[in-house]
Amino acid sequence: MNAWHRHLPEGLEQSEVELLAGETLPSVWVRQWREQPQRAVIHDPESGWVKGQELLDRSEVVAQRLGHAGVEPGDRVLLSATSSAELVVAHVAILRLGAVVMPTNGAYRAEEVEHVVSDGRPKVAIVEQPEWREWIHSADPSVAVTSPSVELETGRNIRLDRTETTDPALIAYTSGTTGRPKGAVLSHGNLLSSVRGLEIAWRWTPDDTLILALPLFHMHGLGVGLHGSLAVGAKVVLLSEFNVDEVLHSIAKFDATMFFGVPTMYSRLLESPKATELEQLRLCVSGSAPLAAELHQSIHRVTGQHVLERYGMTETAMLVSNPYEGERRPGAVGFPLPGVEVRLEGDPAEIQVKGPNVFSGYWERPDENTEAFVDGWFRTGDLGAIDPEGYLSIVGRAKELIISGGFNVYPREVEDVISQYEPIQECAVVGVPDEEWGEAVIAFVVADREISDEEIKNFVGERLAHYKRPRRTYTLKTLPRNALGKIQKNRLVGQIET
Ligand code: MCA
Ligand code: AMP
Repeated sequence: MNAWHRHLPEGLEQSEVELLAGETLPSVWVRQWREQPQRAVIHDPESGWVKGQELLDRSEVVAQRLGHAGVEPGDRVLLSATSSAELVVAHVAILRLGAVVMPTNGAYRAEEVEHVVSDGRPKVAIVEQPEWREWIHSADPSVAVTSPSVELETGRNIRLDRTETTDPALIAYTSGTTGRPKGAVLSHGNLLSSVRGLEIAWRWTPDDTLILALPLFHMHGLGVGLHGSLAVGAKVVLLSEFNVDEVLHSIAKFDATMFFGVPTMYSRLLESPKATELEQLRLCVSGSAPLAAELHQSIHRVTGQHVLERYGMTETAMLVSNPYEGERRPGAVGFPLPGVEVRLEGDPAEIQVKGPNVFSGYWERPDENTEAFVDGWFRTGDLGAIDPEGYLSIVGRAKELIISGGFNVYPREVEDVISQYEPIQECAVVGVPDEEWGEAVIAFVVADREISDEEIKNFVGERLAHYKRPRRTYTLKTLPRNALGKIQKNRLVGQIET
């Protein structure tokens, strides 16, 4: 399915679209800032508006400090903090140095942090949580840990901005289809081509101002919201957390034109009596999880907005989007974005993709890389259908994944933790439909006594990020298994629906 011409504005031919032009993320950003040093780029509550010149200067200082600390091109730097201009400066600095950012979810607990550190072997970790220092050092005592202001010593004059399109920019941890989190290695070219495609498809221009309340440690907030705004030369207003009143207030205050969010954010915004503030936006985008058709319609009824739903993955950045012009179809994700090819393979039909945006593989995982691709096509693990007008819909998942409020939860990871709890003999974790979160994490356990929701929440919450805690736990005598001994999760879900 090579239907991306459907995203092009009138007068632009497919053959004229150039998504890469040998550039990198920082080469594009730095050029914009040099050309318009006095132009406001990022806003955060602490710094106010930060201009291009300041981003150039501050990122250079931080890059020199990291270089002095021994970070060389290709080395990894772990980065985890609440959204702020300071975090953006650190991100830009790492990339200008030619090093690779490992964006890491700030809700991670000790075992998750230790895994990422042992696997990715960063040279420096820039983190805001004091307790992470100990966790990082227990995995690797040689990592230099510093705060988001990167108060490291400076020294020799290191040359910046020498990175190439094919060089890695990010290692983003995701569990892919199975197993422990692995690092998806995304190059500058992967990330830049994706935002170039969005720039065209969403008619993103320097006149836009985006309200960004998504965290900057996952693809949606970082790879779409931040990278896109910086590449286009548009403005971005960073909110340190998602708060309904703050988002709605910021739209008017900053004369914003765009908002990007996950479905849970839209359902919360809609509950506000001030939801009509969304009316003034040029574009509202939803992604990371399915946007229910009813929610799509309710948002339109209340605010007049036809939310544009799109589909992406950590491994591929953005893949498919509803059109800017033309029908934004509820329940569908739309057409492949510029440069992206999509095909459906097998029965049930798996969505497979190709394009300059698709990563080259997982960090140091040759076996899993062989499984992840078939004839050069990346297997998404999502199941799809294409309707007669060419709209793609995601109809299910071949992979075991729960998406709760836009965050991914891998049942296996939660099961491994629950199994460590002494009273538990065996367990299974499933996702069930949930109005607020899209899907909710539910645990089934076998034990000699009744296990309470709170017990499991606390046990898991001490070991894994808060959003991975099961909302409810059911104690059973046995788990249903098929003839091969595999737990029948669909039968478990059936038990709680009745
Ligand atoms: C918070 N809680 C959650 C979640 N978030 N539980 C399940 N799932 C969640 N996602 C818990 C809190 O621990 C708390 O538990 C209770 O819910 C209420 O917390 P609250 O303060 O209301 O939540 P919040 O801090 O406002 O967070 C809700 C949120 C957040 C803003 C929707 O989950 C969020 O930022 N989601 C976006 C995730 C994201 O960026 N995904 C993009 C991945 P208790 O009451 O017990 O203390 S990138 C991706 O998927 C691909 C590439 C793509 O296509 O984009
Ligand atoms: P992640 O591993 O965080 O990159 O999550 C990627 C997964 O999120 C995809 O494989 C899909 O299952 C899901 N996803 C992203 N966008 C959408 C969407 N608009 N509708 C349904 N699922 C989505």
